[in-house]
Amino acid sequence: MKHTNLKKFPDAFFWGGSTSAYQIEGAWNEDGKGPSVIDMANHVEGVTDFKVASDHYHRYQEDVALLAELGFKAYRFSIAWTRIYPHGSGEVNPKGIEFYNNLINELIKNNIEPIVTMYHFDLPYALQQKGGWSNRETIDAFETYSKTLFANFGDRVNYWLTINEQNMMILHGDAIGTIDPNLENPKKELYQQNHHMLVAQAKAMKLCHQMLPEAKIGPAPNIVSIYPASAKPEDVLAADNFAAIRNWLYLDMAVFGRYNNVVWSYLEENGYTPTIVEGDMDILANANPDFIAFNYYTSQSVAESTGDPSDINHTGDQHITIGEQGVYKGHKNEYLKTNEFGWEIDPVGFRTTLREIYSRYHLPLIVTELGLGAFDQLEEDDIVNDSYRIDFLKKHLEQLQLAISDGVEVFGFCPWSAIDLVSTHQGSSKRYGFIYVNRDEFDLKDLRRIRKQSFYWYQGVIASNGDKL
Ligand code: BGP
Repeated sequence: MKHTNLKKFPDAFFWGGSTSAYQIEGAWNEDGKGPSVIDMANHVEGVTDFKVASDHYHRYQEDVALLAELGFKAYRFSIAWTRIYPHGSGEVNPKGIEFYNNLINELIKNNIEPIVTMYHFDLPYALQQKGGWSNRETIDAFETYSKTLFANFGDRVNYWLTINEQNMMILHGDAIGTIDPNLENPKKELYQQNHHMLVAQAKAMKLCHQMLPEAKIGPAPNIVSIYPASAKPEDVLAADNFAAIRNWLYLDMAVFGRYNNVVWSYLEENGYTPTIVEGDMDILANANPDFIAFNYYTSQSVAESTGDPSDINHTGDQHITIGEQGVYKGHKNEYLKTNEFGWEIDPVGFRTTLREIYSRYHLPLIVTELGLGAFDQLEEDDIVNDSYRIDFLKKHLEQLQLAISDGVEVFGFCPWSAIDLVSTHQGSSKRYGFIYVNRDEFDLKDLRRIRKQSFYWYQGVIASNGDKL
């Protein structure tokens, strides 16, 4: 559908960028921080760990000054649960509160709206040792942690995101470290964990509304359009299956508080249904998120799975499994080009994703991740010419404006990542930021910050409120 009159980006649009604590902060064991599952995981060979990352913990003032220079209206970052509660529950660590107080104050001083992710993959290791999300007590720990966040930061933080990419933690639990892959029935366990996370999220949303009536809170899954490999009805059905399992399970639950019927029948069929205790469904039905935040990198295409074991594929570098016998199998979309890491690039899919989410839920949307990972090169005179990133973001912003013109209500765009940081599986050489951090995989060099070409381009986009893409 063409638009002869494009709608403008709304006034007060949250132009910004995103990061997460374990990927940017470093200082992994300083000032009383406890270990998280990320700190304790076996690191992928050949790439760095997260101990120093971008050293943001010690350089946050310099970093915020750069974000202000970029013109950021909002900054999405996550709080490390283990800085606040080193052991997941129990005593609060005052130094942890102090760090985020300082960061939030610095942002506000620079007129940047803080958007806080409460939990971004880094569950406290102490909770993991007690069963992690398989243990219902983790729901209580999350509720207490949420209360502490709202009580300490709620006077200044108006936008809260509950759990980053819960759907990825469940779909790829072995890769992200949510679950022990050697368990006899890992999927059943994962769907139990999923249920507990959903209840924890719903409790946090309710608590937020009670404690901070002016604040807004929402979920932050990774949602993308799922295409059928062809017009063959069985392929279309497979795409429908996968969309329900990958996307709608999470949003139907967050927004309506009910299990998606296709997913529930899939859980029943496979013996994966979770134990639901009395009161859970009530809690889930009364969460009432104020908006939906979502992350988008690429669309996904799938085909019918006739049940052949070869329908399950393992992607090497990201350690992710795609496909499920009899449900769907992965398909390479021949219409899309890929980036250096093999991820399909699909700006139009971004528009369809925005439209799909909005037409299902009619809640305001904010994009909390979208970006291009690349091996950026630092050239002489501190030049990083990431024209490919500018091109990537520009094409996605054009589609975002088209979606807005389609009537989708979007209030912010926070691409991944504000500053270079360590990738979840692929080290520090896979860069996403507008700001280059001078380090190599294993040589920390001077960690100095360098403005990339995309920095100057994005600065112009923000200054013109999206008129100049
Ligand atoms: C998302 C995560 C981020 C980030 C991003 C890029 O799934 O929320 O934490 O890692 O993906 O992925 P990667 O680092 O694997 O390139």
